[in-house]
Amino acid sequence: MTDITTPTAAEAATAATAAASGAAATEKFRATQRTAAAVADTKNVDTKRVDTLASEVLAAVHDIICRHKVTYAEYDALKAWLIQVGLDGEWPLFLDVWVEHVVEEVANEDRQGSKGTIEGPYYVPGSPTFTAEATLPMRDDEPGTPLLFQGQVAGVDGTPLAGAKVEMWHADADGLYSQFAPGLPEWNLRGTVVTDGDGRFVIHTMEPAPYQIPTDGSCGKLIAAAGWHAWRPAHLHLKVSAPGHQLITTQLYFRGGSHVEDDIASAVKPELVLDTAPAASGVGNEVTYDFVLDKA
Ligand code: MBD
Ligand code: FE
Repeated sequence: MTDITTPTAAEAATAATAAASGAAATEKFRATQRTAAAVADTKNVDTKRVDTLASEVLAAVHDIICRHKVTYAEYDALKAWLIQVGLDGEWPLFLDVWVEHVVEEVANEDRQGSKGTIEGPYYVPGSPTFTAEATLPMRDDEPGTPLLFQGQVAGVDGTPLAGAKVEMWHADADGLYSQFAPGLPEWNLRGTVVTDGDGRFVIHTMEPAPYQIPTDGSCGKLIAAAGWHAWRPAHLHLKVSAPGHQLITTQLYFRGGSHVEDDIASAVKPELVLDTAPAASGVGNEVTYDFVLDKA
């Protein structure tokens, strides 16, 4: 059955709309869930846990309705909006922008190593892999300021981790992610670099632009209706992992960049803000950032 209001991931490659990037993000998430066989198993569900969480979410909603005397017009607006979030495929975007940061904080509260932050909706596993020093896949005329990003991966005891994986993905200088916006090569600005014998890596890329939540979808409608801004600061996404260690999902930001102080996704932490400097090569900027991984 075809539903004209929900573009497929393939259609998403041809139109720069909220529904198109939403459909791609939704399809990517569902594919990941199938691969990991991580879809909720309704036979082995922890009834008590679901009862507790669902009851408390509903109680919080009831409390808000009572305290603010929510009207039938508002209730119907909510119903229409929730339906449209699904049709737009924007549940991944909505949840990752306004909920994930708290889940991440709880999940990683006991870590000794580098700070993590949210993954967001635009990670794709399986990016091209390189060793030690690499330029991320990009167009011949990739716009933007070149960035040399280098560092070392170590354990909490300081042991350098050879063969660690540093996976990076980020938006281009127009704020667009490959595989979620039309016209970009499949792996544009996405790559995995394996550290050398000293745990070191060097990545050449282009500085990303700030990211604006699509204004034409349900999340954009909420933002406009609430009088919020729609921006995330420019950021690099990373997953860093090594055998015997806990994978860390994180993001890095650029000091002084717009919206570093008021990220709509609440995902900035002081430890995640880079101080880049003009590159010694004379071309673009450079920065060194080391990662520390907890034992598994
Ligand atoms: C992004 O690029 C992002 O990283 C998050 C968390 C949400 C929306 C867009
Ligand atoms: Fe992002």
